Amino acid sequence: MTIRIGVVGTGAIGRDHARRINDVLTGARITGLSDVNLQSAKAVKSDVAPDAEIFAVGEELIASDTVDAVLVTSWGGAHEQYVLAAIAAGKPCFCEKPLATTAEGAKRIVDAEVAHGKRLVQVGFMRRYDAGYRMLKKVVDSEIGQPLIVHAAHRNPSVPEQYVTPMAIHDTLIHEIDVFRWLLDDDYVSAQVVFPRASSHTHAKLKDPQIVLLETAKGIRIDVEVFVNCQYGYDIQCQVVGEEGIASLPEPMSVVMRKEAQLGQAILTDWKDRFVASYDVELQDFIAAAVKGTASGPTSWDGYVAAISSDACVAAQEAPGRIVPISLPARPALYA
Ligand code: NAI
Ligand code: ISE
Repeated sequence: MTIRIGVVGTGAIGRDHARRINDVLTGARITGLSDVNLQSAKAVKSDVAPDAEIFAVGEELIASDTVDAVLVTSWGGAHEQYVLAAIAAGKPCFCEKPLATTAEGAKRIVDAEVAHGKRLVQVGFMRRYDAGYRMLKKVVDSEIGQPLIVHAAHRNPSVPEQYVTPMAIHDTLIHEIDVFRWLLDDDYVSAQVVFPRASSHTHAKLKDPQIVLLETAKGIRIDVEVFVNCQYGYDIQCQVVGEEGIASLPEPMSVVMRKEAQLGQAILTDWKDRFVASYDVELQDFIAAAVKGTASGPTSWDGYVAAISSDACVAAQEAPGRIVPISLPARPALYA
């Protein structure tokens, strides 16, 4: 069976996901495209999805009987309305992170899915599908004793002009927020942010770099450096200190070269390349579940918890050094 997928939001990642569904993955075709920028949808149709119909309004795409499942890849602030429309239509929906830009918005999605009674939503936390993180989790679960500390870094070479301080949390750190819950099988109880000396490559509305300190319910301490104008590359680091050993996220595979008296390895510069394989695996997983009329992988609950945790980190940014508590409501049985 081939499921018919509609994409709402045809910018960088919407285009890339449409390409992978049509050209790389099996079991699905892109039949609908929608974007507030019509030219963007038209360009994606002509470049990667020639059979797709273009819809002027996202909700019309979601309601169409030529669309069985939906990908929401619009800007974060325009996720909630489309995910709620997909749930109302009873259609499986893959939503890029963040599930919603506020915890209240994510909660509305959880409530709607719980009322529907069956999972329909997968959140695009692709690191859970990354081969390196999966290897790391296996080692953390079985080889190094209880995890005690995590040292991590999320570095982008640069970010667009409109990227401002809270986006370091909602847009960037949110990947760590989710993946460490999964890696450590734990939840956060507090967050703190401290700002070191600012890079000269940043601007007035973006404090960069920042250090986020998280504490989990089991007492694990996590420090994450978020540095989004680091200049040199796209670099994701994670080291777990356990009571019997230390485990580090593998570096992406890269040829080691000796040339002109140098020994070196290239560092990637684009997030699209760093997690290219995991985007393929997460969307193939989405297709496999959507064929059965449901969803698997990261849940709306994970998206909601990430939103609550992110909000606490943003509150911590606003009061540097202050420890902001994080408390979670009870988890509905649907997400047990
Ligand atoms: P982008 O700016 O390239 O594309 C977003 C598109 O959404 C634009 O074409 C815009 O016109 C469209 N849009 C905005 N409001 C809309 C609305 N109300 N209805 C329909 N379309 C609308 O942004 P990008 O980088 O593609 O990011 C999109 C989403 O994907 C964001 O939520 C971002 O956080 C997430 N993302 C996830 C990544 C990952 O590693 N999982 C990587 C990059 C982005
Ligand atoms: C972007 O939206 C992503 O999701 C990337 O993975 C992240 O590294 C970047 O900082 C975000 O802006």
